[in-house]
Amino acid sequence: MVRGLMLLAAVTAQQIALVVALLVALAILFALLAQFLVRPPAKAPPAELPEAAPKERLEIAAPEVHTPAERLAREEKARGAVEAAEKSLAAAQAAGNSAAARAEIARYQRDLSDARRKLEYEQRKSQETVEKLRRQAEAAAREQAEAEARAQLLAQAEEARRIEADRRQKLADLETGRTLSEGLAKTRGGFMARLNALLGTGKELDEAALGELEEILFSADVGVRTATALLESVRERLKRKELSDLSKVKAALREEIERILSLGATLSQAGHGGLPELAPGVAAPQVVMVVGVNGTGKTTTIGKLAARLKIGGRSVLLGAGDTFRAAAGEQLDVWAERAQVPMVRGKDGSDPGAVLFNAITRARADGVQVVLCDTAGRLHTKANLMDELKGLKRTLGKAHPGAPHEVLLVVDATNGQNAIQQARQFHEALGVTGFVLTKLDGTAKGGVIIGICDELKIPVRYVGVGEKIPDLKPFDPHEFVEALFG
Ligand SMILES: Nc1nc2c(ncn2[C@@H]2O[C@H](COP(=O)(O)OP(=O)(O)OP(=O)(O)O)[C@@H](O)[C@H]2O)c(=O)[nH]1
Ligand SMILES: [Mg+2]
Repeated sequence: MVRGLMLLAAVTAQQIALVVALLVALAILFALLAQFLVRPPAKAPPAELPEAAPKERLEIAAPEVHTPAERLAREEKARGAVEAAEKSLAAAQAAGNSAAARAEIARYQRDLSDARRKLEYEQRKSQETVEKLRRQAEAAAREQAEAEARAQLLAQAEEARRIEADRRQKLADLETGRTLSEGLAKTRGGFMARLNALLGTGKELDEAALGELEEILFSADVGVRTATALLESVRERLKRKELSDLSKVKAALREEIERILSLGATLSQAGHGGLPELAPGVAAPQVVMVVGVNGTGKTTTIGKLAARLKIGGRSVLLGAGDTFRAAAGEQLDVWAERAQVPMVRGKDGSDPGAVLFNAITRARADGVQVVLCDTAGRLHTKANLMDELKGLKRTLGKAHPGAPHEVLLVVDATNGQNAIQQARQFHEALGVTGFVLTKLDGTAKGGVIIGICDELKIPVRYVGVGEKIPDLKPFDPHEFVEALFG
């Protein structure tokens, strides 16, 4: 029985094992069949699959402020993430079509899309940063340009103020050099002292007094004609009972002298004193020809005048038309330097006409306003030299139509009545338009100015009362008479 039972158990265990084995075999067979029947066999995914793309999510919610370098780094990192995601996806796609591979592909596609959005975000942020920096740089550049322009304007205004103050100071200096009164001290001490002594007495005006007056006037270098005319006017007034005593004679003489001196001045375009400006419509440069006897002060006057005109705001050029006297060019050069104006000169002994022609041509080219032409001194009695001067004047007209606009005759007051003679002859030859009476400071013969004005009716433009720049004074008849009668 036991044996029977054991046999039965063995048979049953064998059958169970057989059934189980059969079932397992069937399951395997079924699974294999299912694989072959449903889809082609899949390759196992390669072990060397790249790492999955980073899972970082967008940070749009909390924008951070980054430096440009940080921005670039972030953008670069995002780009790297996109590339990595692309590689992962490509590898997954190459891996086959198993369910696992598809799952991988889907995951990498999501990663790639995230990485791309992140890259776009970073690129946009970088672009915004670039824009912001560009705007900041533009604003800074604009501010700097404005600040520079403001500073430049301020500097220009400051420079203009400085130049104007300097000019005013120099003009003031011109006026405060030696005064006209100081310059006329010797003349006042000469015939004027005698006149004042006679007329200041308040004595009765008798024949003896009149005789003395006549004698003083004839010795006053005013010239016979003018002395006679002055005496005549006194006698006239006496007849009309306008003059009772000698003090009234003094007032009458003073009035008469101012009238004579003003006559010349009123004939000038400029009115009293100084070089008149060109009339409207007349083309610059204004050409001034300076003439006179040797040593009267032509070159010195040109130098002083150049400085005065320059300070007054006019541009000036000097023409060294004295090629005759050795060192005349150097002398003018020193003045050009002192007055800070350009100069045109030629070789010693060269043709003065050519030099002055060049000077005017250059002034025209450079837009210079005034050309002061020096000439060699000459005696008014030397006909050939005066003819040469006439030729020179014509040359100036060829260089510039209408030139010379001014013929300035420089007369030395120390020459006394001879100056009147000089003036007459220079005027005849050239048509003098104005006088400069120099060296009034060194002579008692200042009365000559009255004679010149009376005889020639030509304005005195300037008087010289010394060798320095401020010593050239624009002529003002009233001021002159004041200083003379002191
Ligand atoms: N005291 C005084 N001296 C003057 C005045 N004007 C000129 N001089 C002097 O007179 C001298 C002659 O002056 P220049 O300017 O050389 O005379 P210039 O007419 O050019 O002479 P040339 O060219 O030789 O004909 C110089 O020593 C001047 O300094 C003045 O108003 N007063
Ligand atoms: Mg000279």
